Amino acid sequence: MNELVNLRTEGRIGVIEIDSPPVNALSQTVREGIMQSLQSAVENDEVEAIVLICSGRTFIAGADIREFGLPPKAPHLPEVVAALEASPKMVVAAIHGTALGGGFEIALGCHYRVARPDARVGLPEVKLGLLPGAGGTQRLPRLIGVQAALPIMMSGDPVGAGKAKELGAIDHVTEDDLLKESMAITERLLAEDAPLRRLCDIQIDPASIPENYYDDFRAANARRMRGYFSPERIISAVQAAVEMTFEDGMNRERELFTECMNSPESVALRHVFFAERQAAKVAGLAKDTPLRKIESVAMIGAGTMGGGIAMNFASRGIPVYMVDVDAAAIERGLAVVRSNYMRGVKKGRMTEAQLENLMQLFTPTTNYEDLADVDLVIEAVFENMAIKKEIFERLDQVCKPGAILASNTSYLDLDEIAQVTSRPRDVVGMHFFSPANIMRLMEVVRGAATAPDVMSTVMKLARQIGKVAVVSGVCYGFIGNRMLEGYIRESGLMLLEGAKPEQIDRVLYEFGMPMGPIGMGDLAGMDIGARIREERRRNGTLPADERFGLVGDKLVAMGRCGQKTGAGVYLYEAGSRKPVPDPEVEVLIQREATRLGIEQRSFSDEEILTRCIYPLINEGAKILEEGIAQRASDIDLVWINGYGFPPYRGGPMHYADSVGLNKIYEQICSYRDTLGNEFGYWEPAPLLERLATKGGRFADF
Ligand code: T1G
Repeated sequence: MNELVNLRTEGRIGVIEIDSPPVNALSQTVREGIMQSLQSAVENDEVEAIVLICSGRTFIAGADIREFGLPPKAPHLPEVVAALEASPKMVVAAIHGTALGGGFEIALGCHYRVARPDARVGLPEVKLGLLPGAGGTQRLPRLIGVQAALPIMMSGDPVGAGKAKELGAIDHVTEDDLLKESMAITERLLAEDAPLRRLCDIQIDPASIPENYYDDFRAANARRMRGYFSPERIISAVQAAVEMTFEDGMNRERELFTECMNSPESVALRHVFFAERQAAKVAGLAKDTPLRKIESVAMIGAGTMGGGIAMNFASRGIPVYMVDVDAAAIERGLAVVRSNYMRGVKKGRMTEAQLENLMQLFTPTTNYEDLADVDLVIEAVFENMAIKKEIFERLDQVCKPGAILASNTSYLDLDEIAQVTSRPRDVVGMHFFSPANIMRLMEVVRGAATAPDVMSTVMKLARQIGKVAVVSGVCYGFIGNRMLEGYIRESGLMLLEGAKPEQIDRVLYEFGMPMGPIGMGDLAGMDIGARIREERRRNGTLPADERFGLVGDKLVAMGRCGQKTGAGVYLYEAGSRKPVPDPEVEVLIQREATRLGIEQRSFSDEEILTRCIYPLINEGAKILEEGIAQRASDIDLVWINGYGFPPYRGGPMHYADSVGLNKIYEQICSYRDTLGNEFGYWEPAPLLERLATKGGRFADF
């Protein structure tokens, strides 16, 4: 017993209760408390069985991640689980909320498991670059079979109590009071003289594993496993559960777990875990800042973006007005929404009836007067300041006081938009990423006048609709798109200097990006980039560098906008997304290079990688120093959740810290000196220079 774990007896049942908010994580104190309570219960003659339960919002949500990387302290988690399992008295786990990782492993050490219907169990260690390290890889396959257990460990996603019962991982699901019902079940088991089921005693029959099962599993999960360190080790640990004794399997699990724990991938993924929790904390915003009610939304612009954004709200039961210039445009938008939902029906994620109910939540209108009573309006029209200002002026006239007016602008000055209204306090940026119903990132742009309760409301709403919300100050392109410029610029310049598009894309793909910058341009449509450059040429914000976006502009002028026109930098056969290098483009690039006097050369993979990634880091340093981003880890979340930066590298700023800022600074200086710095492309950010020279890290800024 200690301050976090107590034991009390209720009749002949000993109740071990853990009370360690917020999620009863298995800190050293909790582990010690469980061991002490168990020993006392076992030694107490009045106690014939034990129920292990947690107070607060959830059962144990895993090992205490904050202790990772610190010298491990006894009792170690595998010992605690083994002690529960070896207990001469029955131990029943009573589960509510989420039994995750070490928490589920604790439950697997118990002889029986009872759960509330809305409870979930899982082994999410893979999301932290780890594997279940307290017997999960050995006990779960023994309980539910390898073919049911391995996918649970590989996805890391929780399983509902109903499904877990079907699989045999949970014995009883109860709607009633969890403790009372768990004690009643324990009484029944005692009365029936039920056995103490110890999973360590079970031996899996190797013949039960289909031939080539592991290779087939690898092939089926190749995309999910790409670049990650721990998945292959999870498979090895599960194989050990089949091929070794329990004890040897546990030792093998420990070896593999330690390898994962010390891997840079796990350090990066643990960084991302806490980064997501940190991002929700907004500087200057008190925890108890009031929230505005959001029960209705209006979407200005029913295009692809508008439809995707609106789905986020409708899917949570919030009705949405769909507004556009005419009924036909709205109809087209709603048709896209319906086809997106239909994909869910086809995948069995919803029924046709549910789809029809969702479509009822969309109300088409071309009349702004209908928006008089909505709580939140989101504008997602073409990226043009004049059009956006006109819309916000109209919204200012019709919307009720207290309505939040949000813009999905991905580049433009939110303060300039807010200034056309009489209520800039109610104006905020909600920058979604395409496809908006899928991409997890939302940049929440805080304007100079945006009110605290607007910020707190939008941050909470973002979480409610399943988004990772990251606060950005106002600047051109906010965090993500501002950093994107250098990444795209350099890939375009290297084309002119002789790098092959397929080499550039291969290097970034192997680095872990879902696709390289050239292929991404073709997918997104190069006409979008060309239009933005044209707009910037007009307002004088584009570098006076003829090479900047030249290849893209030339191809777009030839009608080659990318996949949507069957040709961009690459060729695409009808119905195929497979990029095919096109000699015609190579000739075009050579011609432009000759015209500009650029001598073409071959490129090393290293140069391609650093010329694409280092501008990200350099711009990130400027964004951090300017206070556009609150912290370096926010920048990491933007690039991981908005641009596909590999999570197992922790995002560009964490990656920079892992490479060493001095090395990056020196390389940037070298590019400044070799590639020239006429347009300031390779001017090191002052923060980077300062941290590099004193051996600092972005993480500490
Ligand atoms: N350790 C330490 N702190 C934790 C924690 C954990 N396992 N889980 C959550 N927190 C903190 C979190 O940082 C936040 O703090 C607060 O709790 C609320 O969390 C041997 C090695 C349980 C589903 O991966 O998925 O066991 O910001 O905001 O949205 O095999 O937290 O308020 O200061 O996320 O309601 C495996 C991780 C560990 C589960 C709740 N377990 N947690 O979500 O709240 S590895 C996990 C979650 C392991 C063993 C291995 C979620 C949640 P703060 P929150 P939430």
